[in-house]
Amino acid sequence: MEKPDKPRIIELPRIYDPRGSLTFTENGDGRIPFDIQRAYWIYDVPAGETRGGHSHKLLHQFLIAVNGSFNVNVYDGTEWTHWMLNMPCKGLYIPPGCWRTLDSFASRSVCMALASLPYDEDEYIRDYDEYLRSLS
Ligand code: T46
Repeated sequence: MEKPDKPRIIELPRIYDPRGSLTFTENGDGRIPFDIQRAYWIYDVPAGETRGGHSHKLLHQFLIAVNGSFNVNVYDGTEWTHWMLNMPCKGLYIPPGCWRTLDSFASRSVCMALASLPYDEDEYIRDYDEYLRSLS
């Protein structure tokens, strides 16, 4: 049986230049392990607020701190892992079936998310007990 995928940090190219740095990704470049169908970004998060608090049945995601820093807490059905994102050229890949929360947003932080599917509320599990039941 195929081993389920794990959350992990993926590094993207960084083009250094006297004018500043540039990072990019595109479908099929072999770095992000899904085709990107949607991007959204989270910003102006008040101090002390938490985002997320749900799992996705099918969605693959890649989260990047394009500015500032924040923490991502992920439960993959086996263990919790905690990640601090603070680099625009490194992001966190989260496979389907993981519960996630985002907290400790520094002022002016921006979380950009790349997603494998269009937005579909039916694809979310927002109740933690229901999520735990979905694992068995
Ligand atoms: C995730 C974390 C990291 C849309 O209409 N379209 C969209 O593409 C998205 C992402 C959200 N929305 C609507 C749905 C809600 O009415 O925006 C509102 C806020 O969404 P939500 O409460 O899900 O936001 P977060 O920050 O808790 O979660 C989001 C993503 O939904 C989720 O996939 O993993 O960011």
